Amino acid sequence: MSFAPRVFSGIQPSGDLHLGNYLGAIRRFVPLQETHDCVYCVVDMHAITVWQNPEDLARSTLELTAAYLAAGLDPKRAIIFNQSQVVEHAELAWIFNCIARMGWMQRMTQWKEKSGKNAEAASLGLFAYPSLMAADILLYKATHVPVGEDQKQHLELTRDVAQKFNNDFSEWIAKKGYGENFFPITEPMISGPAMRVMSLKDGTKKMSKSDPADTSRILLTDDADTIAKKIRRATTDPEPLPSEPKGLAGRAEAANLVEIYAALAGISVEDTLKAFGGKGFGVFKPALAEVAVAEIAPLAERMRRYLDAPDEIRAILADGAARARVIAQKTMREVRDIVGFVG
Ligand code: AQP
Repeated sequence: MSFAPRVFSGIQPSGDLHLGNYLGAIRRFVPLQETHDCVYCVVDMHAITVWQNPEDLARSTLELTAAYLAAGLDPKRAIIFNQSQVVEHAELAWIFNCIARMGWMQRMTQWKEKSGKNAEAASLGLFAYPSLMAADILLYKATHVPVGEDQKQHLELTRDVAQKFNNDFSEWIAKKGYGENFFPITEPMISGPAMRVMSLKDGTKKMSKSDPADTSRILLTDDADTIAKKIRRATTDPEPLPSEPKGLAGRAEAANLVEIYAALAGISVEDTLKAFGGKGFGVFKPALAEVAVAEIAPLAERMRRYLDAPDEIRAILADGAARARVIAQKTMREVRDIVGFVG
């Protein structure tokens, strides 16, 4: 069975958005509106897998939606909504909890990192997070998911869940006339520079909302001075930049800044090094700050304007949820029928 191309992606409203979220995800969502049917979600149910202060969660939900709009997502073309308004996400996630295996979840790097040394005290929701993510994607039978490199493993699990559902219920899927495969085997879209933006303080750690060090990340709401200051203070080594990518081997912090520059300037890493090879960070960092400010300052200004009208943001989310529900309810009617739920 062939599936109509559809893009789904989501971001957690779990804190202030940073350059990694922007380059790895949000910015890449925009051009896909031209070529695909797009569904973009604010995944608030994922956010509560770790404790969220309720006021902060509500504020972050509006801010993330404002970032989507400020980056250029068009709520008339793409479906933009927050996950908790479409209850079918939770319902399909439960069915997937019964499809996925404990061993699959235990192998997830994000589970290991976030549960840390005290896994016993982590929430059950955090453990089952990838199952809810599979439900988010497959509820819309999405064929493509643009995400950063860190989500690759979860995407593979989504493919495993779809495959196992299709196999476990193959007889009923065929008998009830739903074709050969009910769920698509979704393709990740992970390519280009800065698919894994690293911390400005430690080139071995990814830039993350939950890093306790503010100076480790550039926020989408940072002003020009703050951006320049964070880049100036970014950890680097004393060597000048090499003229070719192979010279970045073993220089994680330098490689990270070069990738960020390339992504922001819209050129390759090779061309970035052709321009800056042999130059020190005293020259490179101000140039990086300039491209970062040029991209982020206008975005932050547009975000502020959207946030001045929170009721409009709420209306956009409500409209998106109504449109998402139409697709989600159809999928769930069929899933219930396949699984054998009466009603
Ligand atoms: N450092 C990163 N580089 C590139 N892409 C990134 N993404 C996140 N960090 C980077 C991408 O942003 C999207 C949304 O991520 P998320 O909010 O669902 O959760 P996350 O990946 O766990 O992001 P954070 O910022 O690190 O949050 P916390 O600290 O709460 O875990 C995804 O497409 C992700 O790949």
